Amino acid sequence: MHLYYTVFQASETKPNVHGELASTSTDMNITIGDVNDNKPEFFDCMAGSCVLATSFSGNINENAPSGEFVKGMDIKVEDVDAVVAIDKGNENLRSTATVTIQINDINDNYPTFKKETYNLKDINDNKPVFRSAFYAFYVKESIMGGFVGLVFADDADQTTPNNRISFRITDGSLGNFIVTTSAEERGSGYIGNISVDPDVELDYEKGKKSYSLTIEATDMGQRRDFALAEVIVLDVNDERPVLSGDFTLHVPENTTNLGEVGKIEAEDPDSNSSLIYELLSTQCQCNGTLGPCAEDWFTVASTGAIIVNKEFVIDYEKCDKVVLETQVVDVFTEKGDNHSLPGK
Ligand SMILES: [Ca+2]
Ligand SMILES: [Ca+2]
Ligand SMILES: [Ca+2]
Ligand SMILES: [Ca+2]
Repeated sequence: MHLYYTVFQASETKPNVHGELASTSTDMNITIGDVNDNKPEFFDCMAGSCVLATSFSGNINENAPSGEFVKGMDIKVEDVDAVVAIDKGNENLRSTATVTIQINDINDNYPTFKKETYNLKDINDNKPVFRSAFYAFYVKESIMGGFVGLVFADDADQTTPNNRISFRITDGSLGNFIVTTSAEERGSGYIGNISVDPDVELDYEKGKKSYSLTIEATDMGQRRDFALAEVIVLDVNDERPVLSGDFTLHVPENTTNLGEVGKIEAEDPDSNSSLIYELLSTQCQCNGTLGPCAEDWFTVASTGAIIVNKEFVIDYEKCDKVVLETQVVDVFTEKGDNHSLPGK
């Protein structure tokens, strides 16, 4: 509010009867009232000098206590959005300044572990591995489809089909062996069951006595491992004995003390044969005719020895030829005919 002092004077323009210019004066006090026509302003004051400002910025650490002053700003932090200045005129005028406060992070929190669940997908990165690189098996000859042996392999992959194994024989079988695959009932491995082909009869005497099989274990991704299986063929007494052939003996007559006059020979291909000889029949050629004998002049021992029968006297005039039909028997025979074809 401002006060003004003014003196007003009124004077006549023509002299009065006294020849004077009459005048009078009065004081006047004038009061000029303020109207609210200016809004408040913000000033940013640094080092004693202030400039008009509409925004402020400052830094403060996190967790600062309420009421702490922000460095560089003479503005108390009560509202981070804006600071509003309002005058108190009849018609309030206002001004707004933007306040930006940067909160500084301080290292006041311990690291913590989070529980995480990962679903890992198995990939086929392991090959099958045989539990042994070499196997030795024994199989009897002449048994079609006979069991030979088992091989084992594992695949470290954790899911099927990545750990599924199949076996095959890649070399050495010569068409005689097959392998079938099965999963272990106890354990995670796989079994290769090797057997003689059901259509094949191994022959110890005529065929190979051992086979070197290369066994391959493959997973579904064609990762593989190899093992060697040595198959030894065992002899079975399955071969019939064979007489050496027909032959002729010359024996003098008129004696009862000749004993063994000859021996029947035979062979058996099996390694564990035991041969005995048998006389099947005897025929005598008497007076030019071959027929039954009246007397048994000869006997055949189980050893194959042909022995003169002391009960009789050989008489050339009665009969000049005796035909002995014999055979040999292998008493150890396990399979097939146990006796030879007849011989004379
Ligand atoms: Ca695998
Ligand atoms: Ca044989
Ligand atoms: Ca044999
Ligand atoms: Ca035999």
